[in-house]
Amino acid sequence: MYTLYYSPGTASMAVHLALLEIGAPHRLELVDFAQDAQHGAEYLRLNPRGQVPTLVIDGQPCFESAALLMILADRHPEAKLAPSVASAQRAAWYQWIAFLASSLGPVYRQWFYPQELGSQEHPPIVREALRQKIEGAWSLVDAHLAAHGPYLLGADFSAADLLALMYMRWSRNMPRPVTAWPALRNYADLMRSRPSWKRMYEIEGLAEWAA
Ligand SMILES: N[C@@H](CCC(=O)N[C@@H](CS)C(=O)NCC(=O)O)C(=O)O
Repeated sequence: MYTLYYSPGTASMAVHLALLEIGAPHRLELVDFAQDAQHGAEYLRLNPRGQVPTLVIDGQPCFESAALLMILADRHPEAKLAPSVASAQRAAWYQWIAFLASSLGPVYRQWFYPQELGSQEHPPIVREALRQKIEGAWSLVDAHLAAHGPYLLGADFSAADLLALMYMRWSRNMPRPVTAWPALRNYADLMRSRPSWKRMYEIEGLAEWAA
């Protein structure tokens, strides 16, 4: 049994999707951002970053969405969220997870949390720089999918696609949402047709960008 500390539509989404894909028994604990619960003493004991997700695995709290996806994929090989260890596909799997987590994760964080860069709203020059970084990363993924899709690993769906799906959703109200790139548009549609996506939407009570 896992316990996922989550907030709807946030970085916990990819982990929630992985749990649903696996069919692993889990309990959801809402971290109420409206009450600033992520910074409460009780939650900080689980996750000193004061962020979601936190996944409690056999009593041990772990954080970072990309790491949690890799952990879950390894613990549930039957779900085929990761290629076999030491295969060429496994190397590509690490590459894409690391690329998404390092090239998009922190930049999205800066985009959505301007106060962490010192202002309530980004000055235009900062906003533009962040926009270019995010769009540059998506252009790279779009070109890769156009040549080698439909999934990041080609024919095989994996946990890397769940991470990409979460980040794709976050672009929906940005100057250039991912659906403006042709291969990304098809990829987003493919991913949004999965039963786990529809179930996660129901459970988290989401509506925007359903399909
Ligand atoms: N690198 C982390 C980022 C986690 C993160 O930034 N979570 C946000 C929601 S998307 C959060 O908890 N925000 C609340 C806060 O920082 O107060 C991950 O991927 O797990």
